[in-house]
Amino acid sequence: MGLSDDEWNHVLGIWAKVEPDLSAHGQEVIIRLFQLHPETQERFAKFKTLTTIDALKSSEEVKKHGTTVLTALGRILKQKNNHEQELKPLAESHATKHKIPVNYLEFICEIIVKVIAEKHPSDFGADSQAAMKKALELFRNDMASKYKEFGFHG
Ligand code: 6CQ
Repeated sequence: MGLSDDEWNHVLGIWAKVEPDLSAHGQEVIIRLFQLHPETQERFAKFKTLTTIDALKSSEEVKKHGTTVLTALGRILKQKNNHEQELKPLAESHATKHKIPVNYLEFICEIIVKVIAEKHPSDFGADSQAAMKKALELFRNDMASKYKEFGFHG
C-alpha cells in the first residue's frame, strides 16, 4: 500500500525539520541503535573500539556516519516511493557487502521515528508519525525484496 499525497506531505514536512541538523539526529540514532541492539555495532569495524557512551558521543566518525545514513534515507524518501534508482545500490551493498539482516533495518527505522519524535515534539504529531512509519515500512519491504534478488535472505 502506497502513501497518499497528504501522507507524503507529512513525511517530507517533518524531514525538512530534520535536515538542517542531520549529523546530530544521525549521531543519536547510531548511539541508540548500538545501545539497544549491541549486535549491530559489531557490523561496523570502525566502531568496535568505541565501548562507552562517551567514546561514541565524542567520535567525529559516528557523526559522519550519522550524516551518511540520514542523507541516503532522505534522498530515498524524497522520491516518494519511486526510489528504485536510489534503493538498488543500497540494497546491494547492505545485502552482499555489509550483510545487514532485515530485522536490523527494522531496529533502525523504529529508532529513527523515536529520535525525531523526541527532537521535534510539536512538529511530529500522530498523523506525521503514522505517515513516517508507513514510508519506512515501504522502504524496508523494498529493501527486503531487493535483498532476495541479490540472494541474501538475512
Ligand atoms: C549505515 C548505517 C548506519 C550508519 C552508516 C551507515 C547506522 O564504514 C563503513 O564502511 C560502513 C559500511 C556500512 C555498514 C557496516 C554501511 C554503509 N552501512 C552499514 C551497516 Fe548502512 N544504512 C542503513 C540505512 C537504513 C535506513 C541506510 C539509509 C544506510 C545507508 N546500515 C548498516 C546497519 C547495521 C546494523 C544498518 C541497520 C544500516 C542501515 N549505509 C552505508 C548507508 C550508506 C549510504 C552507506 C555507504 C554506502 C554503501 O552502500 O556502502
